[in-house]
Amino acid sequence: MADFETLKGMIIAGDGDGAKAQTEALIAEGKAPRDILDSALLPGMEVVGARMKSGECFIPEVLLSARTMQASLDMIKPLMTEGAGEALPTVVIGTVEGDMHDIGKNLVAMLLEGAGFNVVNLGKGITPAEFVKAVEESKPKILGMSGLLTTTIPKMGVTINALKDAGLRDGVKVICGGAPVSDAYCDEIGADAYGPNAAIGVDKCKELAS
Ligand code: B1M
Repeated sequence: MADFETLKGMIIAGDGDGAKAQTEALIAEGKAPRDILDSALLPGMEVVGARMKSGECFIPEVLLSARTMQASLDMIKPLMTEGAGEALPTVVIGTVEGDMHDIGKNLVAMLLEGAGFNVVNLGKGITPAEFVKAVEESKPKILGMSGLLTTTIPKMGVTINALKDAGLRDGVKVICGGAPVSDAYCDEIGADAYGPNAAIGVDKCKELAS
């Protein structure tokens, strides 16, 4: 018989094949997808996030767990949308114009999905106009921008100003992250929060969405 604790352990260990089989078995036993999410996938990723914050595990392990969680999430997602489940808060996320670095951004996106957000991942090299269009279309609670180059992160401020010009800034919270970004930089450009790493970024998004 499948159980939530075993699946949670598999998420933490990054055991992709085991987690898929366990998720399949839980679905076959009639467990509600939301319970699989709340009782196994999210608690598993919470443990991984906490270990990342305390330095007990590193990016490769986090990516493995995030991919394992993503595969299980992909299995339960269609079942969740079929049901009467509550709407998840949306986050639009992308790497800024001129910047091709997307490993950290994708990690944040995966952990956000694991934390129960509906994530619209725009990809990399996203212009301010593209961010504005995505905010108009998806009406997210949060816009997340990632940038790894000192030459490209000024686009974050440009995007925030473009949101203001489009009359959209008051309706969306903005979080920025990436190695050259800092709390002080986020204050300077008028962002609402700074994500120094993926785990803290997710915690900040939870605060911004509440
Ligand atoms: Co580039 N690169 N790179 N690079 N690259 C850096 C960033 C650099 C620091 C290397 C160096 O010189 N020491 C340097 C930037 C210097 C600077 O501007 N200060 C640099 C450079 C110069 C360049 C090129 C210009 C090199 C060249 O062509 N001459 C070029 C630029 C291309 C472009 O973007 N237009 C370039 C290209 C590349 C590759 C394509 C080869 C590759 C990117 C592959 C890819 O992403 N698909 C690459 C890589 C891999 C790196 C390093 C080695 C690693 C970056 C990474 O993925 N880290 C990097 C050196 C380094 O950082 N040690 C470097 C792992 C990742 C998990 O961390 O992205 O910081 P990070 O994300 C973290 C946090 O920042 C945070 O959470 C993540 C997880 O904890 N976070 C957020 C990130 N976004 C967030 C958003 C949030 C919240 C948190 O909310 C929205």
